[in-house]
Amino acid sequence: IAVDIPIWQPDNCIQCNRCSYVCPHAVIRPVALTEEELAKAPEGTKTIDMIGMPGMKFAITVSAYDCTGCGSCANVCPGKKGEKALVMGNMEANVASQDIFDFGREIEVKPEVVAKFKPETVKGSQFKQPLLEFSGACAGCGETPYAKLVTQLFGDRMYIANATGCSSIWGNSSPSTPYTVNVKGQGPAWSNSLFEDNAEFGYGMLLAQKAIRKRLKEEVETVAASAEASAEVKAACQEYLDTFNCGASNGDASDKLVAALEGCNCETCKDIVKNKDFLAKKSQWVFGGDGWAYDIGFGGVDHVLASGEDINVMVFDTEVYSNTGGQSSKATKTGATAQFAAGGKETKKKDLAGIAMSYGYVYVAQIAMGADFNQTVKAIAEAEAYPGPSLIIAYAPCINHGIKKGMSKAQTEEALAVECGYWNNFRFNPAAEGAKFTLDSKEPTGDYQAFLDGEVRYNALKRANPEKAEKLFAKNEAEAKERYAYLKKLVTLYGEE
Ligand SMILES: Cc1ncc(C[n+]2csc(CCOP(=O)(O)OP(=O)(O)O)c2C)c(N)n1
Ligand code: SF4
Ligand code: SF4
Ligand code: SF4
Repeated sequence: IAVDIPIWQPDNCIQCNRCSYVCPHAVIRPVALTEEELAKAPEGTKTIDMIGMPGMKFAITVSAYDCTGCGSCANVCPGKKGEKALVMGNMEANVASQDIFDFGREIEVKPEVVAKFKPETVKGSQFKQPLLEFSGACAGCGETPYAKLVTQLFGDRMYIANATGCSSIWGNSSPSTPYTVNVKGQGPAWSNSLFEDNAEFGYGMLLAQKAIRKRLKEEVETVAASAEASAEVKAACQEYLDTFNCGASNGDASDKLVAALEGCNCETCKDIVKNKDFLAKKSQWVFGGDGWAYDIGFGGVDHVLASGEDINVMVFDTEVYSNTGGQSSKATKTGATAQFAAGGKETKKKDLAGIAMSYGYVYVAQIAMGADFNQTVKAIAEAEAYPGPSLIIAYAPCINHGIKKGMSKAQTEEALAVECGYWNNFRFNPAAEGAKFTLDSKEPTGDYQAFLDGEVRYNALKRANPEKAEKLFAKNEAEAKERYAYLKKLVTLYGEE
């Protein structure tokens, strides 16, 4: 589908994995190979010695057929001494890269590599298999890189309740689905609720799991207390019970428990084994766009966040209803043109993060990947680890914005948005020791009006009605200044105790 695809220039590669991190379609991936694996690789496979893993080889692989040619990877590639390690080149001339990608895709994720670089870092996360790949999202889409990253971190044990919108369309155009499974057959369990009530839908999933796991826990306690249980069985039961609420280790403990109970003939053990899929603590996610979270499904989002339950809400904020053609939502900012706001939206963006933070016990983050790669993965990891409700609002450039530089620069646009103060990155972590609120965005220095001018959604108003544009754009900028001042006050309010 692409005319040009990225061609890897190994000599310029610093092995940062940013290309893979931002790829909306999981098309470009790093592979860590042993010498034995490399010996079996297709002809033409290029590798370099892997930094930090003596004896291991590193390769960047590209699926020629699945690449959309968006150029986002090459855009973020830092390369070396001003020379990029990814250069866009003709797809047909480089189609052989498909075989190398297919070979690399079959190589199992190496736990020692993930552990060495830590999964909750930009580099380490990309050695994990994306469990969302080759979706039908637009070239350069701002939404999918976030969702893909979540599946890399928790996809082997996650449930997703999806709102209707772009994320349900690129997320599942039945009968095909871009969500996939790892070698163990584990992948995200995904379902969609048509009428934008998926916060409630995801809450239902969570309550159902809780009820089933409560019953299974009681059964495990019964087995652990039984006089007939062997020491091995008792130890496996205890490990399961000790890690019951810990997602990262409860999966392993569940596998061990099932292995220990498989030979047992009592009805309780048989029931536990029969329900093995439900044993492990799951990571419950609720995905959707701003039309869902700010507008139609807001009551549900609010209710679920208020519940105090361990649930993670991810909002892909494109500041419009993207999938239905770009209607204005309460996330649309002053002066932006959109359907239902053709003359420029007159009112300011709703502060969804502020509403959620007012509870005090909700983890809340605003992220923009291209502005701060590290902050994005940090926030996602913190939100998941927080044992209560979490809300992540992710700034997502979209074709509806009309970015003048093109969607290949979507990640750069995120950086510009933060630099000028149009968007702010921060984290409010009720569980943090010390400062609960962290303002990750630096004091804005960028040219605000130039940023607005770089997108057709704003620029169109300037062309149609310059006087009104001037007024509304000035209001938009003033609102951004007020918002930053408010965020700075939160730093003081929730600073070190
Ligand atoms: C109650 C209800 N009203 C209207 C719709 C129609 N609808 C389907 S997708 C969509 C837009 C969703 O926009 P957003 O939530 O911003 O997600 P995006 O497409 O931007 O990712 C709407 C309004 C619906 N599904 N449910
Ligand atoms: S050009 Fe776009 S789709 Fe292709 S590998 Fe790069 S980021 Fe992925
Ligand atoms: S972004 Fe560039 S330098 Fe970094 S891993 Fe990819 S190809 Fe190498
Ligand atoms: S319309 Fe926007 S949000 Fe939807 S897939 Fe395209 S770029 Fe992504």
